[in-house]
Amino acid sequence: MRYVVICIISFFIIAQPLYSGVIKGTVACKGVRDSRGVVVYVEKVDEPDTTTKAPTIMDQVNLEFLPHVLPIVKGTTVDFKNSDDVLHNVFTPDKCAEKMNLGTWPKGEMRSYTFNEIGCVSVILCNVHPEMEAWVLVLQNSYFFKTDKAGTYEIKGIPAGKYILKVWHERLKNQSVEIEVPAEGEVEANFTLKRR
Ligand SMILES: [Cu+2]
Repeated sequence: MRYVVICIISFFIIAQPLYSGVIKGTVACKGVRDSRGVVVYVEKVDEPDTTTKAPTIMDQVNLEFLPHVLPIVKGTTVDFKNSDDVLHNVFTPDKCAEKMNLGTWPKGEMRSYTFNEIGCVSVILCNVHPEMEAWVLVLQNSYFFKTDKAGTYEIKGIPAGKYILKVWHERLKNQSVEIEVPAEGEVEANFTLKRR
């Protein structure tokens, strides 16, 4: 009994990073309607979470991909669902996603693809509807945040240390900055993104 208790206590001590901090701030987007759809992420952490990632859905509704921007951790399977009466044909021209082409399938069904290349930014298109477009970003770790129209972000629980923080937008010039996460508390980083 005592052994079990010690094991459980040890597990919690080991599982929790000793120190962790927060990166937060605001991204202002110039030349687009608002600041939604920006992905702010820590490029690399030494010990990324290797647990199996739950599949996530990219739906097709009223001839749009939902969500329009989907950041995921490497190894995540994306289930491409069709909620429309019409047929779509989902594909990407990007090599880092093996130029996957899922073909067409009826309403209510899904076809899946697992993204395995870190750093891959894959544009998702439809062969039938040229206006349809979405983005999948394949990241090394789960320390990322996707903004809504206000452009504020907050990434919590990052182990203390120095990192490269990256900021991505589909149409604007991306940025990166070196950042030091303190052992306690938070660090602020604000960005203004402009057209390429
Ligand atoms: Cu389509």
